[in-house]
Amino acid sequence: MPEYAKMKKPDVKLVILGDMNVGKTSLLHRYMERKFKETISTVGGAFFLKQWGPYNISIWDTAGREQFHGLGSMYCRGAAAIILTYDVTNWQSLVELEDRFLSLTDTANSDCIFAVVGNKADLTDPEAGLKEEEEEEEGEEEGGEGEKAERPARPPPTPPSPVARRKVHREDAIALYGRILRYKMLDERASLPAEKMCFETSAKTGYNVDLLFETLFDMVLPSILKKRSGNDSPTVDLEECRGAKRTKAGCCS
Ligand SMILES: Nc1nc2c(ncn2[C@@H]2O[C@H](COP(=O)(O)OP(=O)(O)OP(=O)(O)O)[C@@H](O)[C@H]2O)c(=O)[nH]1
Ligand SMILES: [Mg+2]
Repeated sequence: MPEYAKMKKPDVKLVILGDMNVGKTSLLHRYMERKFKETISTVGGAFFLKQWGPYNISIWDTAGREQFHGLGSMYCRGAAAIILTYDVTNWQSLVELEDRFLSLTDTANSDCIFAVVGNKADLTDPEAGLKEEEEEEEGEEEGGEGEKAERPARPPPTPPSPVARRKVHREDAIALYGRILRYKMLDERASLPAEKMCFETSAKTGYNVDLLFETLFDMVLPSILKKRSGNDSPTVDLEECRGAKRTKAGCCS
């Protein structure tokens, strides 16, 4: 069978936006490949496919560099969820979300879900700095060959730099979320609450990364069912939603 014929058709689209260097690609690598690795600045965009129960979710990584700005609204077309990403140590990266990226989301679905995500929390928050490094170490030990057992124990991870490096506080992100809802002319009381939709993550340690993606996957299921039923009725089969099984399976970029 030719390669293209094996491609699964995505049921729904999720897009990651944000300034260059905030860690969009790293977040996706962390989630899809379970590791933090060197990245190069994204050119254009890249597409990953995630199987979530019986559904296929396409996740689009976009380039934050100004020169690719024009492509942003094309990537957002028909999106059911958009992750607006900033760097907690860089105030300007939050400002850019409102000034440069929010208008790109005009092409998304009218019921698009927004998450505001502060990445690089390992640099500011001791808990985020340690979390999954420990798990990785355990993983290495489990899969290890005999000689690995003789390695001297690694020194404990270096504590993160002082919290003073933090330039964006959670309240700033929550305030931005409120302004996004107003921009979209959505009623704050009828929308998903800011506390639930503002995350702090670390692609480096994995802190809150699964939580971010999997919360959004669950939230877009009604959108898939609506699309499949081919009408715009907000009625959703909750039984079908609940039946969705979580898989960690693959990507195609
Ligand atoms: N400490 C820390 N560094 C990170 C984290 N995420 C990404 N980085 C680093 O930040 C730099 C940029 O990461 P990318 O994932 O390439 O950023 P991007 O948003 O995709 O950038 P563009 O593709 O240019 O838009 C790299 O040096 C990463 O190693 C994180 O959670 N913590
Ligand atoms: Mg990138």
